Amino acid sequence: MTQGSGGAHRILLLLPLFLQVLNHQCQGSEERAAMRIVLLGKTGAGKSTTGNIILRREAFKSDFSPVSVTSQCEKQSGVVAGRKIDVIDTPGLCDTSATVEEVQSEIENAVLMSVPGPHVFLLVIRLDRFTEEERKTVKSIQENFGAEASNYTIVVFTHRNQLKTKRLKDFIKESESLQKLLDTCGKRYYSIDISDNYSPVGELLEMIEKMVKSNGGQHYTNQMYQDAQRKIKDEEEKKRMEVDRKEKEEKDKLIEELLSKEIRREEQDKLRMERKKIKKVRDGINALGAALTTGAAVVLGPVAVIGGAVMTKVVADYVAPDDTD
Ligand SMILES: Nc1nc2c(ncn2[C@@H]2O[C@H](COP(=O)(O)OP(=O)(O)OP(=O)(O)O)[C@@H](O)[C@H]2O)c(=O)[nH]1
Ligand SMILES: [Mg+2]
Repeated sequence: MTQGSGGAHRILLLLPLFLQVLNHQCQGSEERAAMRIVLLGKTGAGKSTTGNIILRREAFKSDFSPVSVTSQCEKQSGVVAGRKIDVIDTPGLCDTSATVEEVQSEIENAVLMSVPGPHVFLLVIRLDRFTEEERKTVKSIQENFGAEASNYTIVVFTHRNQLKTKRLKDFIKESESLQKLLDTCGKRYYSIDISDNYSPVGELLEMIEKMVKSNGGQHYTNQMYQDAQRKIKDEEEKKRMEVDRKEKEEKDKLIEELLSKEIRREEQDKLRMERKKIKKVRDGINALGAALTTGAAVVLGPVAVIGGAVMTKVVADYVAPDDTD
């Protein structure tokens, strides 16, 4: 996987123009054109083996290995049953060593190699447990090529001999996810085994021809790929905006909480101060009251005495006979 993401961007920029020119050149010659097959699937699923079975020769390197064997897209051609066939093998998704960007760049290479677009995607799945990882791989393929790609997809199950006496139909019936996947692909599926010794591929080619016919002879186009990629970017942008919005919402909430805490603290301080002031005034009043009560006795005492004496004198003067009379 040597293609860097910079190279991928350059390819992406030139791709529409390149495909337009090729599309134009290929118009009218579609009937004579080779059947373009792109192999997709998880690493180790048996993509290269499927390619070899179709081309009836060791066209692609295939190996029993703990690491990904095919690291770059590769195109091999041949004539099978009188029909020219181009097979594009791809590195597996969930590749053991490649980064998401590298795999993405290789997927773009696969589109480039199949110009003006593949007639069929063979989605290669190993007959085994259809686990979350398998589901994720399939989902990633579907997202990368868009919903329309399902009209151009046939599922190829490898390791058919694992079934032993079990019927493939019964195997599929056991997994709801598998059934759903096959429904999306118009219930088109085929099973192979390496021990088939490259023999029964005619049936698969017939299935492809039938599918191409039902698609009005059309192939998957670069426009569909570009639309799918735009959709992914839009989704990513939407997700990013949603994350930003949530982050901002949380930040705002935090600021609001801090602010209201601060305001509450200030209000409480103010209240405490007011209370202190009120207490001070009340204490002052109480002290004044007390002082007044004591002071009144002191002050009013002599006044009462004097007042009393004056009153006594006034009354005595009024009551007493006037000596002068
Ligand atoms: N018994 C059996 N073995 C198979 C079958 N298909 C593939 N294999 C084996 O599974 C291993 C992996 O197959 P490959 O064709 O290299 O798988 P791949 O999907 O191309 O793997 P990557 O290139 O790493 O993504 C090889 O050892 C194959 O011989 C099958 O139908 N039956
Ligand atoms: Mg391979």
